[in-house]
Amino acid sequence: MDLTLTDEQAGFRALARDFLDREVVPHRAAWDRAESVDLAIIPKLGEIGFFGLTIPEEYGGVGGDYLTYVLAAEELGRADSAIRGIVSVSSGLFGTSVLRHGTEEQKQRWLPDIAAGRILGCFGLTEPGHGSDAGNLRTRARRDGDDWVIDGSKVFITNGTWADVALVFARTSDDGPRGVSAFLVPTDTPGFEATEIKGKLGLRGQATAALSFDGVRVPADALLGEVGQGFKIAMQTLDKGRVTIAASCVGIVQGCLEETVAYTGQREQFGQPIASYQLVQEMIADMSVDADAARLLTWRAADLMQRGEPYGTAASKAKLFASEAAVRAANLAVQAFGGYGFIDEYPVQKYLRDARVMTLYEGTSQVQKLLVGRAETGINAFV
Ligand code: COS
Repeated sequence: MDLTLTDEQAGFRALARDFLDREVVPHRAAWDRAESVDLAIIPKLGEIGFFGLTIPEEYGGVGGDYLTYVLAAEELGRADSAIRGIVSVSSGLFGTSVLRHGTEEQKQRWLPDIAAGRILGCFGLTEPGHGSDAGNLRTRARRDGDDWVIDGSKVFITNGTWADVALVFARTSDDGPRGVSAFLVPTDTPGFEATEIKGKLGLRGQATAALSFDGVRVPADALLGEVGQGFKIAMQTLDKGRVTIAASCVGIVQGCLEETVAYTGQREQFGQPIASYQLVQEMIADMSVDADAARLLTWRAADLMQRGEPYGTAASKAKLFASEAAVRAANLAVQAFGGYGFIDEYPVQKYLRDARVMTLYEGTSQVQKLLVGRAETGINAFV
């Protein structure tokens, strides 16, 4: 694998950083306090191309390669993980599922608006009683004439109250993971309700919602893929999502490193900048090594994905390592900032709060370890 970025990749990364430093970084603390980003940022992100990076040009996207996508996710994670989540759930989890499994009509209907940031999508998999054990979800879809009627509930759904369309995973037969199907549900369909979950530790700028479905009726062409294929669609999409989370965690580590180097270089104690003390340099060195190691694991997974090779285990390793590294780095950054690290005038406490969910969602660290363990041993610890 060649680690040299092409001119296009380096150019997009520079464009992304410049845009985010101007349009997001100055506002992130206020958005975090307000528990909502200013939604006027969404079409601006669309114009730059963030929502269309892995959507082909024929569906209104930019059609970039996966490494460019992970570079964008890293820059978004460095700037504001709440914004990163809005983008990657809409274009990544929702958009990728439609791109890979949709009919031509479904792609034409949804992807151009998703790629432009004109509408948002969400991904309805997790339920109040089924998080890691996604294959046993309980939301039901039953056939009624030509329609499907959905009843049930979802929780922790990013973009839930803002989305125009939800990808909803529902049980169409009692056959474990093989009995799950996927449906594209416009959120203005009668019986669909989204309720925002307030008071989150991190990612406060993005809307996270509980969804409920009370006799939500959708036509036959709302089915994505085949009946019974829903769990595989979810798992395939999450493989890519885990690479995106890993990339955004690289951005958190990188952001913590940059902030810590800058702060400790000018903060003096005992007559010297604290960056001159060995114990502070140890913190900086640990963050720097974690940033490189997490980035290399992430790029390796993206490279496998780009070449069409199996990459699920590489995605799990990248997500596991990078998310744990993000928590470590943010914790160290708060320590290096001392009392100033504890208040929201400085960005490092937000990095810590945002990093904390990264080891939980899109598959906990424990799930990733068991996936890696299963790949190494051939023994399934989930049964
Ligand atoms: N890609 C394609 N197919 C996959 C797949 C993948 N990554 N992972 C599993 N499948 C398929 C399997 O091949 C199997 O197919 P068959 O029925 O044809 O044999 C089917 O799906 C069931 O697979 P498996 O037996 O592995 O299902 P499990 O219920 O054991 O899955 C884990 C267990 C824990 C791995 C899975 O439920 C998981 O990843 N949970 C975490 C969910 C998650 O990330 N939630 C966060 C949601 S977004 S915030």
